[in-house]
Parts: sequence; structure tokens; C-alpha cells
Amino acid sequence: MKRVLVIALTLTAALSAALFAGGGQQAGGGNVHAVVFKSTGNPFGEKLMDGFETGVKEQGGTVIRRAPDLPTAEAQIQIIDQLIAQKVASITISANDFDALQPVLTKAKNAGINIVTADSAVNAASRSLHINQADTKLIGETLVEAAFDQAGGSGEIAILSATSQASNQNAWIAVMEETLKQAKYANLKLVKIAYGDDLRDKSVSETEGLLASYPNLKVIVAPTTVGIAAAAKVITDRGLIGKVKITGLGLPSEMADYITNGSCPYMFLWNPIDLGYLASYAAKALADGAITGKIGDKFGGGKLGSYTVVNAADGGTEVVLGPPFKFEPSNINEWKSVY
Ligand code: RAM
Repeated sequence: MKRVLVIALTLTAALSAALFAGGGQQAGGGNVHAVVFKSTGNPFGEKLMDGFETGVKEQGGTVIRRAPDLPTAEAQIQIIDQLIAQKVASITISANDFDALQPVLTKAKNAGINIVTADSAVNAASRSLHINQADTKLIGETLVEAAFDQAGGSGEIAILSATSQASNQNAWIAVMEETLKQAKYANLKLVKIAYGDDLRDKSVSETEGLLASYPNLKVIVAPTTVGIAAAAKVITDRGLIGKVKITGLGLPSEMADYITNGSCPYMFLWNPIDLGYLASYAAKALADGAITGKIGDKFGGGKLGSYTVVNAADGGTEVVLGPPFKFEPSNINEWKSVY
């Protein structure tokens, strides 16, 4: 019975995703393309939107950049409603919730607006295509291996994430929890997942809370650029370099000092400018009706070359920018002025 239900749900999701992908045909508002990030004040989001803007301008279009003050679904719903009224051709969004945007995105689709997600996805039924920064499984596994290495193979580790609803962080954390079940990691203990909401002050206080509650903590893994910078600052300010190590996903420009001082021995990321740039080419191809976002669709990603749409782990479709890149003392200075 349960199996029948799962199959039925999967078919429903596939069908609605297929119907959704069809939205590309009716392209709405000329050549105006919107990009919506999770919240303001996040340098990663600014870089992503910079890349999107460059790509849209290269293709002769106009850009609307939006982000709410706080990283909530409600605030993004308001913004999307405004963009529907503005009759944009496409909306590219880094979503604050996997499911909650579905009604407003369906409304946008029915108005002929093409929906792309980049960085943080919505469910398959609510988008035509996701632009994934790197393979989800690879990111989660890479972070567990980094924690294992930096903890010396055993001991307590914690995760400092963004919001509890963030679909990208939640997907990576799900892989991390699964990976931690492997025999190799049996002596690593994940004691807590804390949420700094991609707000600097909250990420600082959550880090302080972890240190107070878990005096034997060896590693904090922060799969968010805001969280990792806040955590490394706390470790540095409190003179805990070497006792508690910080790793995760960080922007080189924000983390160079902490990689150099050893509070973060190494970390990973991808190029957020390229991520936004690639999304702009996907958005335009959808709006032009050149692709619909189905598996096997191919489109030119400008200076990044050509991309093919593949199956995403969440049942929808995606294109993957590339593998995560490791930043460490030997290369951080080359990258800190780039992004
Ligand atoms: C933060 C945001 C973003 C994420 C990066 C790694 O800037 O949460 O969505 O991809 O970290």
C-alpha cells in the first residue's frame, strides 16, 4: 500500500513538473528577467545577482534584482507577487523554502513567467529548472570528510546552518547525516545542528551557544558563507584557534584572514558569480522557448560553454555548475579579491 502511494506521489510530481516545464512556451514579459535572493546583506547573494545581471545584459535584456530583509518564504512571496504584476519574462530565485512558494510560483507560471531556481531549490512542481552549484551528494560527503580530517578521526562535531527551512542547506545536511552512518565515521558524533539564519549576529550567538553547551567540541561545519565567517570570528576572538576548528562553505573574500590564521584550516565553495551568470542563460533560453527544462535539453551558458539538463535528486531537473573547490592557505590569496 505504502509503495503504491509512493509511486502515485512520484507520478504526480513528475506530471506536474512536466506540465510546469511547458510554461516556457507562453513567454510573458519581453526581455526583463528578475533575480531574487534569500535575503539582503549577504555578499554571496550579491555576487550571484552580479553574475545574473552580467549574463542578462550580455543577452540584451534588463534585470530586476530583489531580496527581502529577512530570509523567509513569506517575504519572497510578496516579492514574487510584485514581479508577476510587473510581467517579467522570468524569475530566478534562491528559495527560502522548498514547498511554501508553490502557490505563488504556480500563479507566476500561469501568467507565462518562467521559473528557475539557483543555489536553493523549490520543489520540482514549482520550477522549470534548478541551477545547482555542485552535486548535492558530493557537497555533503566532502563536508563530512573535512570534519573527520579536522577532528583527527573522532570526537564531537556540530553543524551551524542557515535557516531551518533553507532547502540547499537541508539537502546537504541530509547527505551529511547519511554519510555519518558509514563505519569510517563511527567515532564522529554530531551533537547539534544550530541555525544562524544567515544573519551575522545570530550566527555569532549560535556559535557561542555551541561552545558553551559542548566544551569538547572539535569541529563546527558551517554550510553557509554567513555562518562560517561568524564562527571563525568567534573562534579567533576567543583565542580558541586549534582547539575548535571551523570548516564548511565560505567566500574567500570573507574567509582569507581566518584561513591564514588557522581558525579555518580549509573550506569549500564554487563561484557564485558564475552560478548567477549560468542561471541567466537558462532563464533566457526558457523565456525564448528554446528549452523547456526537460532532461536532455541543451543550452549555451555564454562564456561558460554548453550545458545539458539532467535529473535532480529531488525528482526535478537541473544543470550542475561544477565540482566544489577547496580553499586553503596555499591558494586563498589568489581568490580573495575574486569573490
Ligand atoms: C549562504 C547562503 C547560500 C549558500 C551559501 C553557501 O551565503 O545560505 O544560499 O549557498 O551560503
